[in-house]
Amino acid sequence: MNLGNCNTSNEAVKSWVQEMVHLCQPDQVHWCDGSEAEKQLLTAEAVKSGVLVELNQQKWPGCYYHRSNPNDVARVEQCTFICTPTKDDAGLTNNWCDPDEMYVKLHDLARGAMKGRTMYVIPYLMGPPGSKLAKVGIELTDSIYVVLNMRIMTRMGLPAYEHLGLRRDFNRGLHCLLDLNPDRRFIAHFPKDNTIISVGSGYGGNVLLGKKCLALRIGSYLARQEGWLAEHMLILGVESPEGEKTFVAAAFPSACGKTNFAMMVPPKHFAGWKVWTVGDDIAWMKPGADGRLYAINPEAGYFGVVPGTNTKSNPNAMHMIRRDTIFTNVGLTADGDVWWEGMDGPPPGECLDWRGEKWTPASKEKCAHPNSRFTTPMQNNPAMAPEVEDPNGVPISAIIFGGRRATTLPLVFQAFNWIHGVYVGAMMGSEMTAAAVGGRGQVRRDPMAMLPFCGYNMGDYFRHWIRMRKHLRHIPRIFAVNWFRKDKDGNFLWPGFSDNMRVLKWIIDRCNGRAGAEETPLGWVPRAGDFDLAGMENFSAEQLDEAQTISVDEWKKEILEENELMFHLHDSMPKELIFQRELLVARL
Ligand code: GTP
Ligand code: SPV
Ligand code: MN
Repeated sequence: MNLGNCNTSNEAVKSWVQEMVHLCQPDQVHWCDGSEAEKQLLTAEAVKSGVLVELNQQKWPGCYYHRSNPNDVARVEQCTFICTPTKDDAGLTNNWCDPDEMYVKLHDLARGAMKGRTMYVIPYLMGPPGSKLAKVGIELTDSIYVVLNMRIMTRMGLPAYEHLGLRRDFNRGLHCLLDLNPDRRFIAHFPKDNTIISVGSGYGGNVLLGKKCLALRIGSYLARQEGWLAEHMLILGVESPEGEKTFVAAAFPSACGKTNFAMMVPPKHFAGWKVWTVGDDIAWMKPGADGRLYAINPEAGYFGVVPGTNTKSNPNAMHMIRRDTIFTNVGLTADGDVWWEGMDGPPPGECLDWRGEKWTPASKEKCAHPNSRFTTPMQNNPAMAPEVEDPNGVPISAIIFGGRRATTLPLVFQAFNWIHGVYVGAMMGSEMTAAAVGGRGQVRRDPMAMLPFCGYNMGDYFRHWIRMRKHLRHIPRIFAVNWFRKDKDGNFLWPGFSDNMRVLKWIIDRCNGRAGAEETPLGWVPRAGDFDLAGMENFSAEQLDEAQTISVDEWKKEILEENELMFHLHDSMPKELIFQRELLVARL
């Protein structure tokens, strides 16, 4: 079979591609180089074949539009597998399948699957070039959409080959679209082999294999072996008017506010303060020689939730998606404009919705799918932190765990210490969102926002977190937040978005020993005088109190709901966390 114009001298890469070409039998093999010329060529091809629609280039320079299959619009957790040698290695929070069995099943599906099609070979680097934490993957795919998205989301092409050299330790990722039949949709991970096979989907986290599959599921597995953390966290830097920069990492479940928080613009009252984005979804963190925890963002772009994005909620995002962006599953007007719920200005009189059906403001259906996304290079973000390219990463002073909770969880509190913080993160509950298929709105335990992304046994993952403490001399402080608490009429109690700066300010002041707090059964909470509400319209100290209420009855119920996870992990739950639960019960 013709391997095409192969652009690497790495024999391990070549022989694996050869093997997969033999399996999938594409008509052609295209070795991606990540160049601008290649981007133009592939974009033109994608427009010609209808995979992309060119948007109005005056209004949206370099922007294109894509619709995925209506049955294929989010991650599919029920079809996601961790194929470790034993079921116990994957743990009860993951779907498991024997690796040999899964290889046979998926190789059968992939056999001949690229006949009449092109196989694209995508070399990509996760992390800044030269970083000890950076990792190389090769993704083979028959989707031109995947190539164009991976080009934005990763450092694709030469930097990957340069980082890899002649080594063999790259992630092997195979992706076949097949016929997009949900019955033949599998996202399978083989952590021991550093291998991923994804078939039957063309959407987001299922197929951009550098993201959730490598950076989190395989990443977390490698991280435990190698002594670091792979987390579903944004990374941001807060700069004070005096120029002091404090870096923070925050884990919120999917569609619970990471992108918005990571590029927040502080309210007027915080003149001179600036928030810098290092990453909006994934953090790889490792203790440095100085005993601090250093974080890199392995990604190079953002795959962000579109609905709700406007110049008020996220002005930086509105600015950055104005060019070089791929929009997936939003509304499309006849003159090449896009629309989504929560965009600035009035809706168009008529357009096509995310399915391609006629939509008007009177329609009952949503115009944009709730999990519609933009893919945009991080260089477009006016708030991008220059440190994002630093191979050493940024030192983390605070770790924040968040949930989407209409009740129970207060706006903010600080954990008493590292182990207590690990317990708070481990027991975090959150309402399920449109980012994954099924269960929307139901509260479930989502430990560290990693339930769908941990590549091994969750109990061992908690133990790994507890153990990290020993490798740190400057321990990040741990906090919990909830932007989504509601009053009895169903309105959000906290305005959120830019006002989250007030919470962030208290957090960094706590880290730098400058803010007071009151001890409660849950942890340390800001007292009225510790929390800056100045310049807020229509928001009173009483409303803050309501958002901060700790109800013993609600927490009794919460602790019982934690049992679901406790039972699931009964064999592997570290006793330190069981003890933390006893202490919480006693304090309440
Ligand atoms: P993933 O990309 O799926 O990992 O999501 P994410 O965690 O980056 O979430 P994102 O920032 O995209 O926000 C998801 C949704 O939550 C959007 O509809 C936002 O408008 C909404 N949201 C974000 N921050 C806030 C907030 O502070 N308050 C309220 N009420 N909604 C918010
Ligand atoms: C998430 O679901 O957490 C995302 C989107 O960030 S996806 O890439 O589809 O996983
Ligand atoms: Mn995410």
